[in-house]
Amino acid sequence: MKNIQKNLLEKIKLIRMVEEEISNKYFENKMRCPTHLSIGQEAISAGVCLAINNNDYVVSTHRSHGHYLAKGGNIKKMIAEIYGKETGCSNGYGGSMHLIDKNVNFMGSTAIVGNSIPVGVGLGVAAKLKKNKKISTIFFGEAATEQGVFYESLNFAALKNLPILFICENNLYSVYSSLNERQPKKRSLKNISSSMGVESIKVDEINVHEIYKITKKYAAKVRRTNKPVLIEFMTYRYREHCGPNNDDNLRYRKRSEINKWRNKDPIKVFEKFLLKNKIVTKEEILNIEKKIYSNVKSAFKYAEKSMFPSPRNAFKNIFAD
Ligand SMILES: Cc1ncc(C[n+]2csc(CCOP(=O)(O)OP(=O)(O)O)c2C)c(N)n1
Repeated sequence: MKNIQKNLLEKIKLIRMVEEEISNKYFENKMRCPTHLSIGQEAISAGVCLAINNNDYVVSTHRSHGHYLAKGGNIKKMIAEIYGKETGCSNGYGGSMHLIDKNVNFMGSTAIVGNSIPVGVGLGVAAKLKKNKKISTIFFGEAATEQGVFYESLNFAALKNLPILFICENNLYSVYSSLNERQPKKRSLKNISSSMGVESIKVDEINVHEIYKITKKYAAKVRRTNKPVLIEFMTYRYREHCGPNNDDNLRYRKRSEINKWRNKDPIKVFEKFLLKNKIVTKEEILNIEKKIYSNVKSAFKYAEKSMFPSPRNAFKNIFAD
């Protein structure tokens, strides 16, 4: 148990420290793709990805760094990708929103909201046909549940009894639009899912270990029954929708709301929990930070030193005219 908790702490810290460094260095103008930071949402990436198996599939969204790193993605390859270099996980062609790394069964992220949901469903079909006992985990934001493709995908997954874990990260906003500007008051994702026969739960939990335990339970159920489950996690992003800055000055989010979520920062909450229960010491936390810091620094050096892809290869891996 202790090891799991330490791994979870390392993962949430890794995601936070990598993204803070992206934010610090973004102004150098060497990372030229848009970046959507998941600072504030790390507990879901870590809790979910550590609860599933290494060979399970994951697909993700425009806000994908946390999912990629938590799934075991290589930090050097991710940073090189954001720098547009050939050593990146997508050979420098994709950038932050198009990470793919089949070595860790991270099967892709896309910029089009909702677009990776049917891809994840397809992976569920593949797992079922191959009887390989893998499950497909699909990350998406709550705005993707306003897209038609979400309903088609959920319906198909239910109809065909597919081993899929739908993970909705509800951070309350689609860019600047709050939930109450986009959805009727009584709309419930849980009810929508259950009306299609998909078991669903809503989780308002910030402790990454609890998120891990909940996911573990439902992932096992999906694997055992070959039926999809949907988990909606409530969360909050701290930075602007897209980019390295804070945008609290724009006032589309109430100060009281920001403070409420800042007070339950997943990293602070988990560190406090681990210290209180004597699972880690302050010194161990410092050592974890030192190790991550050095890995982050060398990933950025690696990315900066790497070459841009050759224009000669620009038309490789293109499947449509
Ligand atoms: C089909 C489509 N519509 C609109 C956009 C523009 N867009 C990019 S991200 C985003 C918000 C998505 O919100 P959500 O899915 O909740 O994820 P979050 O950004 O909150 O993590 C929008 C509207 C897009 N990329 N694709």
